[in-house]
Amino acid sequence: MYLPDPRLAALGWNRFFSAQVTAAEAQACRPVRVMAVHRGEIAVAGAGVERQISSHVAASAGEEDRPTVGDWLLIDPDGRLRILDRSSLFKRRAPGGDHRLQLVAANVDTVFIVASCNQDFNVPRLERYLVLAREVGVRPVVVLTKIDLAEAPERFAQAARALQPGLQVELVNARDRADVARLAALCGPGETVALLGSSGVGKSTLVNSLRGTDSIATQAVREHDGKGRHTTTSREMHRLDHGGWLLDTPGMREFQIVDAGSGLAEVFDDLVALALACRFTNCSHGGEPGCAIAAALDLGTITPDRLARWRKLSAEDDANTGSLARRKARGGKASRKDLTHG
Ligand SMILES: Nc1nc2c(ncn2[C@@H]2O[C@H](COP(=O)(O)OP(=O)(O)OP(=O)(O)O)[C@@H](O)[C@H]2O)c(=O)[nH]1
Ligand SMILES: [Mg+2]
Ligand SMILES: [Zn+2]
Repeated sequence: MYLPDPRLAALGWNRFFSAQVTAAEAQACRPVRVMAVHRGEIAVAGAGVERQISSHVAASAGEEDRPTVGDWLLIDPDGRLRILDRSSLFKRRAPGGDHRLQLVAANVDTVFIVASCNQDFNVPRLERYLVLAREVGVRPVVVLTKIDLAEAPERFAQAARALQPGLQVELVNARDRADVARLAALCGPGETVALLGSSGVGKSTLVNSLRGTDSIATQAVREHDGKGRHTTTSREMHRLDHGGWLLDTPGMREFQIVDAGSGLAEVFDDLVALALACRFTNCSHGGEPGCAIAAALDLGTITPDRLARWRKLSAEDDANTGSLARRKARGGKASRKDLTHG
């Protein structure tokens, strides 16, 4: 059932979501979008609605059954929530030993993978975010900040571009409003851009500059290693003047991929193709005869570094996806009634 309302459209509502609403729900329920997630509370907004609701869900609810920032919810007259299917969902394995899944953001159109042109720049970490973006199926744009502090920023851009052919890479001074203005074109009316990246790279600074305000707190990085101080602690959507939405997130200390097989295959498609050409289908690329990976290494068409990164991420994905499946098998899925709010 289509609910045409410009106030909802401005929040990102479209046919993907309205198609999930039954005629009865369209009469009785209100759609709202999760604008921010704080501990135990979520802020939602809809047509003429703006409020905080408790995000407590039944303990039996699976991780993917909890509302996350960017989600569209239907609230019925009794206050029950239904999470609409997500057009995209960012998740990671939460830090710590219990292999929990953590939802990062939903219904995102574009992700800015933010890193800075300094000693904190790290190719494997960027590649990890790129795998995630490809897995989720959103457009990735690498935004490299602090060019005003770097000797040779183009060097960093080259390293980022080498991650995947055609990858869009932007070099900016995040504090310079005029310089970042071109990024606003990547976030049209009703669109959502999530900013991901380590603490201190300038995610909140970018949001402030794009909005022309200083409303979000930012904090200088540690001098000795350029690392941030985990200034942002909640995930929150911020509106741009022309109607786009920027989703600021806290820098993640550790971010492990899970369920990312297709993202890996996309970012490392050349290595996957080579591996298919090995003589043995179970080739470990460890010196077997007829190994196409070894041949490519000899020729110099692939580098040992990148091969090592592919193997490491693949092993990590296998391990996390396996432990997630075991966790899911132990716990139940939430029913719709479990998702009530107080
Ligand atoms: N000179 C310069 N400073 C920048 C730039 N981008 C960010 N900074 C500074 O870097 C520091 C960290 O920026 P934040 O925006 O707080 O970083 P963040 O990514 O939001 O960090 P968390 O919230 O901790 O995840 C602040 O002091 C910013 O002013 C840039 O392009 N140039
Ligand atoms: Mg921040
Ligand atoms: Zn091989």
